[in-house]
Amino acid sequence: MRRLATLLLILMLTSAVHSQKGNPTKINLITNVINRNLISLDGRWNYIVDPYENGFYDYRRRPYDEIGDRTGGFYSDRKPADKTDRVEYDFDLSPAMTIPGDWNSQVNELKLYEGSVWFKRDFEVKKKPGKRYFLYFGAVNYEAHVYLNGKKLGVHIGGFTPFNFEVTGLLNDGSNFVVVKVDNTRRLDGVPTVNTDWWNYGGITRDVFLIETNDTFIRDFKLQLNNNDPELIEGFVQLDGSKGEQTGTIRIEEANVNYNFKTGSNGYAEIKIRAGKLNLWSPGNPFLYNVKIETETDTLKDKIGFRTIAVKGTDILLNGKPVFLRGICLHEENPLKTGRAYGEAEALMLLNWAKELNCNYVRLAHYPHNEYMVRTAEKMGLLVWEEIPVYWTIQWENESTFRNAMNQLEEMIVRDRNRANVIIWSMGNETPVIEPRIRFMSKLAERARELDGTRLISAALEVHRKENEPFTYMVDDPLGKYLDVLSFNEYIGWYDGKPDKCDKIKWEFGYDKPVLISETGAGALQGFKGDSLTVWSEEHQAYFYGKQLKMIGKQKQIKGLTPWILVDFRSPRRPHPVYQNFWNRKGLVSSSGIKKKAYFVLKNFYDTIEKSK
Ligand code: GCB
Repeated sequence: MRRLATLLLILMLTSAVHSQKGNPTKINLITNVINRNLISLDGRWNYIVDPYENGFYDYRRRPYDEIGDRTGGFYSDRKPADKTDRVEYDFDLSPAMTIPGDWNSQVNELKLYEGSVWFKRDFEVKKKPGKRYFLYFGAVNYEAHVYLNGKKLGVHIGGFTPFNFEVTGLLNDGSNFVVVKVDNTRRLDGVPTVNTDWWNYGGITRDVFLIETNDTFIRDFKLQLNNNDPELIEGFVQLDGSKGEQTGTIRIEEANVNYNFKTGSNGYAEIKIRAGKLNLWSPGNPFLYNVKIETETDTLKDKIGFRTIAVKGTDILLNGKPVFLRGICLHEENPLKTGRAYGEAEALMLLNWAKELNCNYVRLAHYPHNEYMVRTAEKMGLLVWEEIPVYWTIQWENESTFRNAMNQLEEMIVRDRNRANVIIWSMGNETPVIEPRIRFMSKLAERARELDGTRLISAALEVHRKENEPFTYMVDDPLGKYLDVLSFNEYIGWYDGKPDKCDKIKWEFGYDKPVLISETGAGALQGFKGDSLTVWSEEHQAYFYGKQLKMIGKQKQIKGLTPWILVDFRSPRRPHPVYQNFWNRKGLVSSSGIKKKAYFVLKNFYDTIEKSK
């Protein structure tokens, strides 16, 4: 018996090591989901609000799903067996809301709610023999416990990244039901932590799909240009299933590529394609190739752009040429419905405002936005900065907080590492300069490079004043050593003095690297008139932008900016009853979609920059 156990252990260890060796970047996520065989579970889901977690714990606070008690736990969706049977909940008689969608914007009483809500949806499947099935969630904020037909599939933590569970064995041919307990309670040890300047929208905020695959399928792949050689496409194909060893082909029709490969027993193949001269993706030419990967058991398509991105001295080079990033920050929020933005139409609405501003770049703050946002930006020719919510002050020394941040980083990168427009991975925003945080964030940066060495790494840092020189500002955060691009937030003229302070500022950057201003901004209530010194007036915001842009335009090491922010957004930190009303008013577009005066000041600056470069 002991020998058998040892043998099993050795087998388990060797197979783990084996697959690791093949693909160090493999994580349990199915990518390129929108191009797969899907059954959408979007639509109306019944819900039960459960502030005391009554459907999860018994009165001794034991989780029902751990003690195996199916009578109390809502996960089992129990119905009374007969009239003598007491059941104190009923999903089917409970109200329903639309998924994807946050609960705060759909149910008035839940506008400020933070806690647990249970969701249930019935669905039918015609199960096909030999197929595998995966339940996929684009994102659930913040903690999700997922059950299929009364069995627990697992837990996912982190509100902005996708996850999936294999359900092949649990899925019925015919009727099924899925139950999700969603909890958006803010936590001190969370990522982000309890304190953020945005609304904590709870719920199943992105698509839910049942993915149908063949027994062995293409789980993930990466095809990107080598940054030093614009004719070489590199990456990998990763199969999942019992038939690891296969032959396959990658076809890129418009590039005349027909590339054969072989996967090993672990399903992994390294790819190196001599593609010749390609039609390179850029903001002016957002060209995407039709890519088709075929193996003996699967075919997968995607549209992929090819471009190089690199840093040389203090320049950012896109396809070998210096680029100036004319950007703007965005939250994933639609002001017109006052809720989480979702899907292509809402992405188009937001990103069009950025295009009209003459942007070639957006910073998707402060967490990974939905995949439609990234893909829509890619089609529109907008470069992208993506970020994980390592925001302000999280628990730098807590190992589980670190694992949580790492998991969110991995899920973000693995989802989007084939997108040509994504050029920067950000490790976080405005974090304190202390040793444990440097350890924490430099480890994230190291992992980001391992998962995707083809993009630039950055983080939104802070500035500080040089001692005894009140107008000299420095960016010399030791984290800068681990970053390709130095980025920082500054609010000179808003949180720091009056706008004309900008006239006096000198900059010192501690690194010979390109510099980006990841944030600057001032609040204004659209329609409120005043002179240039009246805070909250559109005139003041426009004046502030004028002063800022003059200062920024003079500094040669600055290679781009993303002012804060494209659109007014909801925030519990902004209670002023006249000017804010729980909106952060730093938008260049108002909460009703009207462009403020400052919008045109920035547009003018970007028009001039574009002409001069
Ligand atoms: C910042 C934060 C951003 C806030 C912004 C503000 O520095 O990074 O999340 O919303 O300032 O408006 O104060």
